Amino acid sequence: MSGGDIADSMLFVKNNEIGRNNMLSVKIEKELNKQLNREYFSAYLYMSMAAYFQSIDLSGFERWMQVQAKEELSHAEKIYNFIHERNGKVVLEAIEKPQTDWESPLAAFEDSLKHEIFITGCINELIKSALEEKDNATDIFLQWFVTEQVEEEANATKVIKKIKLMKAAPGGIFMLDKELAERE
Ligand code: OFO
Repeated sequence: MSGGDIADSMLFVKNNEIGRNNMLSVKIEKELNKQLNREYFSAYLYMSMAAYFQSIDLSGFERWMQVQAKEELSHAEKIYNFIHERNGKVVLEAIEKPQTDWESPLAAFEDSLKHEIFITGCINELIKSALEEKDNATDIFLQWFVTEQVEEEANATKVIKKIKLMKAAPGGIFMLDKELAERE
């Protein structure tokens, strides 16, 4: 073996080891891909809610949901990048068709809160799996999502409370529509 060959094979071993050390387990890779799909679904659901608000001419509510959908895409992107950084493979699955109509703005926001509570549960399950697999990097990565979920649930709850409060006031829904239009 020439000097160059030895150097090449050492490099190969090194790269291989780096890959192995940093590699996601099959179980965590699969669960992260599932969560990736859920984040894309979240974006789809919120765009569907945006379209519902558009259909009833509440453009501020529509804007709020569009911003939310973009946030969900950024959550998906974080997971997408993390899977790759950990030498896993991103596998995109079909995205479920979301509901397209709601009986009121309140019903839509109540569904959004329900959905976020579901997502919080999924993140917690994922953390449980990461700990079982002794995968500290995934556990630490997911802590960002734990904090984010507190905010997600709080945001939906805040709007639900406002809708309920403003229901009694004449034109209350339009005042709220103006406020929600300001979300960035
Ligand atoms: Fe990604 O937080 Fe909502 O779903």
